[in-house]
Amino acid sequence: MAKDVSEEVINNILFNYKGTYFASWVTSLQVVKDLEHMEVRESDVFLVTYPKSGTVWTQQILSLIFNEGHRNGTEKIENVNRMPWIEYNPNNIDFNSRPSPRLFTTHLPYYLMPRDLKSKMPKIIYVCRNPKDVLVSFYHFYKMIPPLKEPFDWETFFNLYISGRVMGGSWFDHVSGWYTHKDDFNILFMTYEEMKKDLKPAVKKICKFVDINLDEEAIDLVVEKATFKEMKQDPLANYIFLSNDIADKQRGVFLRKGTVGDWKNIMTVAQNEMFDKVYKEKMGDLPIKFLWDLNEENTS
Ligand code: PPS
Repeated sequence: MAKDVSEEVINNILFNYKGTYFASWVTSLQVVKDLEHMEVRESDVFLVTYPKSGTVWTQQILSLIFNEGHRNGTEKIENVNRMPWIEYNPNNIDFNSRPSPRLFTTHLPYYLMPRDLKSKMPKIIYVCRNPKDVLVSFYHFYKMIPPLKEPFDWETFFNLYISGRVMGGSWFDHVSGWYTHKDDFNILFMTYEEMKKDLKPAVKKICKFVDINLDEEAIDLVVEKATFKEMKQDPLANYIFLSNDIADKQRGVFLRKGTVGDWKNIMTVAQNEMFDKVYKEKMGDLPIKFLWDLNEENTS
């Protein structure tokens, strides 16, 4: 039976700003508010995702595309430092002193992004993943949250996610918000599933969007170093370096399974039906197609 999670438990780990929840053990309300005035450059590249949608994967791809020293292994810089999160910046990286082109990562909804985005029009890569796999990945991630002493059971987490009372807010609002406002930004939409199906064309698409010409050999290197297997053992990419105050690594890993369709192993038939109903209500008219299983090719 799902537990009725009190607002107090949620408020213990998250704070709400304008309808979106943030991890209060890693950032503060002031940091999030100040982002409205962040100085933006035309040459910036922002990777935007809802949590658990392939962020660290795309961070690795972009870091490899932009940095030869990352591709050939001569530079040992962790991806979180190459592409810092703007709203989660516990090491206080000074964004203004960074040379262009700067790469950033964020889980922000479109309406909380820096105001100058609309005038400077930097490049935005928005990666989304089918929301059932996001849910499962998120459920496991929540076990790693340090201030959450007792992890949520599956049913409880299912209900929290469906109602958007999780870090990052509602998946439905995040994806539909970015999608319906896409014309206000310079944006490339990618899906986790297309990357999973065939990574090389996905890498080429990203290269084209960010205007970086890599030869075939370099592209192959990016693809090789961005596979799940390679990343899992790459300490610059696998987030093992995070301190236990941010994610308790005794209780889980960032690179868990890296598959499409894992939701089938945990969602009940009733939960799946309920999910489909909510999905239809909230995403109804949007022409976004998701792959729910790599073998089935069934999209909706
Ligand atoms: S976070 O915490 O929001 O930054 O998480 P995020 O990186 O967005 O998502 C984590 C999931 O992405 C999977 N992942 C990958 N899948 C395939 N290939 C590669 N290379 C890869 N790297 C990360 C990771 O395993 C998480 O998914 P699950 O389903 O939990 O395995």
